[in-house]
Parts: sequence; structure tokens; C-alpha cells
Amino acid sequence: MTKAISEHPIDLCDIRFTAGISIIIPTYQEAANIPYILKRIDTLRQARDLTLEVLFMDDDSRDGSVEAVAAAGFDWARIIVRKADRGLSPAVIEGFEAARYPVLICMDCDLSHPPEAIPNLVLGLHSSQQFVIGSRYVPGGSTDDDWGFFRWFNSFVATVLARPLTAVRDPMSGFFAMRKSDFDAARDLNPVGYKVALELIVKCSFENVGEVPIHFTDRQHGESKLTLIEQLKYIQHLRRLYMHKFSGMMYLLQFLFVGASGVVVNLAVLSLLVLVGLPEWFCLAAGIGVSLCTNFLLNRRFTFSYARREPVLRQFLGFVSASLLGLVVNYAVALSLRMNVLEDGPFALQLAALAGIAAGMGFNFLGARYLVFRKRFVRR
Ligand SMILES: Nc1nc2c(ncn2[C@@H]2O[C@H](COP(=O)(O)OP(=O)(O)OP(=O)(O)O)[C@@H](O)[C@H]2O)c(=O)[nH]1
Ligand SMILES: [Mg+2]
Repeated sequence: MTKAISEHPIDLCDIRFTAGISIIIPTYQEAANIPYILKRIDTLRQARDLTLEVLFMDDDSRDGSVEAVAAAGFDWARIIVRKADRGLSPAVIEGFEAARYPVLICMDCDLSHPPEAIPNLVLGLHSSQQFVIGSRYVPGGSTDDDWGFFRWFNSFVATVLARPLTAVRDPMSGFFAMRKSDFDAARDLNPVGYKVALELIVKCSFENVGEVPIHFTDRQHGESKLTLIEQLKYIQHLRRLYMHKFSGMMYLLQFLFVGASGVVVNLAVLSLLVLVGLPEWFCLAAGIGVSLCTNFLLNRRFTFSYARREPVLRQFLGFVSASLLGLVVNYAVALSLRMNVLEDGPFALQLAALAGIAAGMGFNFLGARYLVFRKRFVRR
């Protein structure tokens, strides 16, 4: 369930009574922005009489960021220079671990996220929301006008791909609030790339996620670090989150995906050998044999990747044996259809092979999932 605060007015308690707010800001070469963001946070702090700390989680930028924090002279702001496990998400996670107050805020350093919206995020937590996002895509939210088509499309596709994981409208946002106690209770966090909010929503199984409208301003100083590599990592991250949320279903889906690639391999090999003039019984068997090998390799690498450090030969023999029933079914169905039902006509042999594949697939999945790649085979 997600709610935009603007759509659901809440009982406005004064956030001064929040015991304290830890604002975590991941940074890489943001020296030029640090004085501005600290000034705006300080103005907010004084206006609302807030207890807060700011933690810059810096990946050893060496661009004067450390000096910029020191020069600002705020005893509530510090910078932690990280030298290992670099990356935006690990930096945020480490910052959350180091935070000392019960409310956590994450935001970018480039002033894209308005610090003035922090009270609204905190109020969301007060109104029993578990996670509150500063959102561009709820009523009242916006972005600067000069977002070109590519940037907009990019953000749109990324959001749509995350849709089965959460109904939140802006899960890509790097501006959000949550309780430290919820973070401390989170298990199995493993974010890659940029989408730390999505990781937390899925892994913490948050149901009650709020969205506060913000205006997202384009950065004025410094450069974007959102590279193509980071965007590709998002696909890897999504796959992990899908596995986490829909594990049983995802095994089957990926198995079917691999199976579909096996169909192509099977038909290609079979058709090639028919062209060469080899006997049909051999072509059918060779198509099955080659696709069996490619299916095994792909399932080992992707579908059941948790078991991919097991000895490959033993696993392959297991895969072949466990698939034997499926193979026999496949071959028997294909051959008998070819001899009794699909005797003539274009692609009769290929159609018979397809029916055999479908019948054998069910047996193969059960064998692979529960015998060959079953979890207790995996060494810890
Ligand atoms: N610690 C750390 N921070 C990072 C890293 N990459 C980016 N950041 C910070 O994460 C925040 C978001 O990065 P941006 O480069 O602004 O990415 P973006 O907001 O998606 O892209 P733009 O809209 O082009 O600014 C900024 O505060 C960056 O300094 C990193 O590898 N390590
Ligand atoms: Mg940015």
C-alpha cells in the first residue's frame, strides 16, 4: 500500500519531538556542493529547532570534501572517508549503520533533493508509514523542465521494471526516510548500484510506504556519476530482487526461459542435420542432446546459480540422469507423434519435436529443481 502524504492529510505533530535525525549523504567528488547543502540544512535546523547529524559517506574523493566539511564548522556534520567496498549503496548502508539517531534520511549531495522536504518525510514516519520517499511522480512532485526525452524514458523504463516489486511511484528516488530500528532489523541487504531505496523496500517487506512530493532540481555543481555501467548493474539488482520476492516462481520462469533457448538450439541442430541428409531418428536425438548441454550450462549459470560452485561433471551427470525420464518422454512423444499423427505436411517433424519438448519439460524442471540443483547440495 502506498500513499502520497499530499493526498492523505495527517495529524501534524511537531517534528521537534523526534529524538533526532541522522541525514546520510553519499558523496563522490561533491566538494563544490557540500557548503551549499550544509547551509540549507542549517537554515532548516534553526527554523525547526531540530536535533540532527549529517554524515557524508565519501568514497575517498580527495577533492577537498574533507576540508569543505571542516570549513563549514558545524559540530553536527562529519565526513567518513571510505576506502573499501566503494559504491553509492554500500556507502549509504554503512552510513545507516553509523547513524546515532532513530530517524534516518538518505539524500544526494547535489541539491537535487530539497532539504526543506525533510520535515514532511519525518512526519510520514510519525503517521505510521514505515518508509517515506521524496517523490517526483506523485501529485505536486516535479522535475526541472529540461529533462530530455532520453532521460525521462530511462527513468520511466527503470520504474516500470520495478513495478512488480513495489507499487511506489518513484522507487528510483535516492531521497527517503526510515526508522533506524527497521534498518537494524533488516537482513540480507545486498544492494548493487544506485537503487538503495528499492532494495530496502523489498528486503524489509515494507507495506506502508509513503510518498511526499518534491521538486527535483538538476545539479548545478559537479558531475553526475550515473554511468552506463551503473545502469547495467540495475538489471542485475532487479534480478536479485525478483529472486528474493518471487523465488519459487522465478526458478520456474528462468527455467522456462532457458528451456525456450533450448528449443531454438534443438530445432536449429535438427534442421541443420536434416539438411546434411542424416536419418531423422538421429537428427531428433542430436537436437535433444545438444540442447540438453546448453540447457544444463545456462541453468547452472543463471536459474540455479546458488549451486554453480558444485563440481560441474557430477552435476552434469546428475542433470542427465534426473532429466532421463523427461528425455524419454520427450523422445517417445516426438517419435510416436511423427509416426502416428504428424505423418506428412510441412514441418511435421519439427512439430512432433515441439510436442515432445513440452511434455519432457515438466519432468525436467522437477528433476533439476528438486534433485540436481537442490539447495542442500550447496556447500556453505
Ligand atoms: N560514496 C559514494 N557516493 C556516490 C557514488 N556515486 C555517486 N555518489 C553520490 O550519490 C549521489 C547521487 O549521485 P549522482 O551522480 O548525483 O547521480 P544521479 O542523481 O542519479 O544523477 P544526476 O541526476 O545526473 O545527478 C551524489 O551525492 C553522489 O556524490 C559512489 O560511488 N560512492
Ligand atoms: Mg544527482
